[in-house]
This record gives sequence, structure tokens and C-alpha cells, in this order.
Amino acid sequence: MTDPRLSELAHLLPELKISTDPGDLEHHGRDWTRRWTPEPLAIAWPSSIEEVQGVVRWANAQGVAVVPSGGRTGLSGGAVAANGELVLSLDRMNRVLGFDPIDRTLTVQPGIALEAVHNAARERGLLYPVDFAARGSCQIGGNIATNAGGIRVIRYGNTRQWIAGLKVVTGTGDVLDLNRGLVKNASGYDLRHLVIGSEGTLGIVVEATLSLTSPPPPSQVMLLAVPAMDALMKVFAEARHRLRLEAFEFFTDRALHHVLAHGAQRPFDETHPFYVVTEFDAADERAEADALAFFEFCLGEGWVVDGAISSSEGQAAALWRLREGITESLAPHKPYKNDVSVRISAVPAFMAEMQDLLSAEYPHFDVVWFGHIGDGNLHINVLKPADLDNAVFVGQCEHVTSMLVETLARHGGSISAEHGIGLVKKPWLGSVRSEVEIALMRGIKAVWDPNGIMNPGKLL
Ligand code: 2HG
Ligand code: ZN
Repeated sequence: MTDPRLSELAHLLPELKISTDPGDLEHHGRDWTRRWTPEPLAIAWPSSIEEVQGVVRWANAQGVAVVPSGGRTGLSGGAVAANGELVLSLDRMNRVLGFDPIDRTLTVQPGIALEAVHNAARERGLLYPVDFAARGSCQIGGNIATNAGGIRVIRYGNTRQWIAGLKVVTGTGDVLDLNRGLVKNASGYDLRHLVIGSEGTLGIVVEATLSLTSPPPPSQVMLLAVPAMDALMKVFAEARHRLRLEAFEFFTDRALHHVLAHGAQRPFDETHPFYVVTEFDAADERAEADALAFFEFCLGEGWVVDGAISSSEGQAAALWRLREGITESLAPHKPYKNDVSVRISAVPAFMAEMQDLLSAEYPHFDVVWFGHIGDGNLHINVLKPADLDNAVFVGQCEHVTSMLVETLARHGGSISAEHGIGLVKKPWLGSVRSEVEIALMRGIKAVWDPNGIMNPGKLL
């Protein structure tokens, strides 16, 4: 350890695992964004709350910035360390600490993978319902820090809804024990909710008590081919009316093109402008008959032109793969990602306006739309043309983002629906938050983290 600051840290916390190995710095210094070159000072892997606290106190004393680091599956640069920060990895704090069947809560350390939380809940006959494609790699601490959403928000809401208690080490190194699993607690500002979605800028989540719920009845998955966006919204309204939805997602023909090129199986002989993947309760024959009646009704109205329904878990997984495989299939094309939201009813007008702007200004771009349309949350990935210089591409994409911002403003939407602000969307925070709001956010940060060591440069 040649850096005297790190020698001091090793001296203060002799059990703390620290690395300055170039491979570790490279690996842990970035998330799924690839725009910044990782340059952390070191990586530290605490294994207890006391060690996290010790690191934060050391960081304050030494003036070293700390980047909290989970599964690093984020898409907004929230876990990038490109300025000599200490990356504080929660990988070693990955255990289930307790379960209470009366409270129906699971208490976990922050470094546990979302999928392990799902499994732990299932083993106890219950469900932790927040879910998305990165479930195997992302960690619950990161889910909380970003208030992660995903594919079942339509039924269960965002991560925020499932956090009954939080232990947090603040930027001053204090440990807070927030809400302690209480269902009711009318005692002033709910600091737990301030931490949820704060992107590591206020403190580090070191323990979470998660609410669990009853597992849903058996479900079915339906894939629908849809000729137009207006029709898709009618399908959505009808589905919400007739079925008990778990998910309602969409993607375009361009998205399907890339997933198929990546090895997924073609669902229909013909191609169609839009596709819907929807999952709904199908507990008995009556529910299955309702689903069929819904499909036939949509077909009769001309809102849907083809469809497939799962009759086994394998088929359900294959249909989901068409939607969940999109991000991975786009990755080789170095996509510039946007994650926006508008009111559900505003989706068709918003999309049409954006598509007009894009085809007028950037007709050569392959723009892939998909996402959680049942939440009004659209992912817009612009793929880099192979022959275009990367810096020029990023510049043009930032212009696309400005066009998005203007169009979103007309529709009262948001430039970040579920991926957070991080580094990527920071220049546009002012498009969704007023000056007064941002000043309040800065004031809050100054209280929680007076030396500005917690994930500096992200969000604010
Ligand atoms: C999803 O919904 C994720 O699949 C990733 O939020 C979206 O890759 C993206 O743009
Ligand atoms: Zn998403």
C-alpha cells in the first residue's frame, strides 16, 4: 500500500480487505455505462457496519470521496469511480440476517443479490415482488439507493414500497436505524424515504428490512402483435379492465430484430410494428377463459393481429426472453440510453412527436423503443452506427436528449423514470426539478454529508 492514506486505512481497520490491483480498479470502478475510464484510488470490501463506519470516518478525515458499489448494473453512471475515489464494495455483506413470519419481513445485508432475496422469500412461502432482468447481478443496496422499478411495478410499485426499515451510515459516519420495520410511524420526516433513491449521495445502506407479500396465483404470459400505438393503448386499457395484471411491457420491431439476432426464437412468421408481453393471474379455467376472451376481443377490434400464450413455465420464459433479452442484445452496438416517463395516456402523442423529430434530424440512427409501457416508462436506446466516431455519436445523442427534454416538458414527463440521474442525466436534472427543489436537495446533502465525500458529482 504505497499511498499513505491507504496505509492509514489499513492501520485503522486491519481486517478490512483493500485492493489496488489494476484489474480490481478497472472492474469495480465502473457500472454498465462505458463512457468513463475507471480510476479509483482503491477498492475496499467491508464486512460489517462498523467497518463501513470506519471507512467513512477515515474518508472524512483524509478528504477522500467514497463511491458505494453494489452489483454495478446501473445505466446512469451512478457507481462510476473515475476521480481517485475509494470504491466501497458491499460484496462481502451479502447475508440474510433474519426473517419474521408475523411481520412478514426479511432483514438482509445490502450486498445480497436481488435473486437471492427472491429465493429467500420463496423458501419462506412468500414473495419479494420487485423484479427486473438484472436480478442475478444487481444488489438490494443498489436497488434501494436507486429506488429500482422494473417489470412488476404495475402491480407492486417500486422498491420504495417494500422497505420497512433501513440502517444507513451517513456521510458523517453516523449510523441511523430508520423506521425499524414499523407499519405505522407518524413521527415526522421519514428519513428512510430520503435515502431511497438518493443514489449514494447521502450515505450508505448497510442493512434493510424488506416487506414480503403472498405469492400471486399461477400466471400466464401472452405475447401480442400490435399494428399501431393507439391500438396498443386500447389493448392496455382492456387488459387492465379484464385481467389481473402482473406486467404489461412493450417493444418495437427493431427491438425484436436485435433479440432475434442474439439467439432468441422468432415468435411469429410476420413482423409487426409493436409487441406486448403481458403476464396476468391465471389461477383456474375461468381466468384462462377470460384471457382468451380478452385476446379474441382485441383481435376482433383489429387492435391485435397475432398472439401466443404460454401453457408451461418454459414457454413463459421464452416469451419473457424476447423482452428481457433486449438490453443484452443491444450492448454490442454501444447504445446511448434514455429512460423516460410520461403519463400513460400521453405515450402515443409523445412517441409520435419524438419519432418525427428523430427521423427529420437523425434518419441514420437505429432507435430502439421498449419498456414498461403500463407505467408510461419508455426506454429509448440509440445505437451507434459502426462508421460514426464515438465522440460525434455522443454529441449527437446529447442533442437527442435535449429534444427529448423539450418534448417531455410539453407532456409533463421525466428524463429519468427508473435508472436514476447519476452522471449521465445530470445536465438535465433542471428539466424535471425546479431551482428551489434542487437548492433544497443540495441543502439536504450538505447536512447529511458536510464534506461532500458521498458519491460526489452524481445526481447533483
Ligand atoms: C429494462 O427495462 C431495463 O430492461 C434496461 O431497465 C433498459 O437497457 C435499457 O435501456
Ligand atoms: Zn426498465
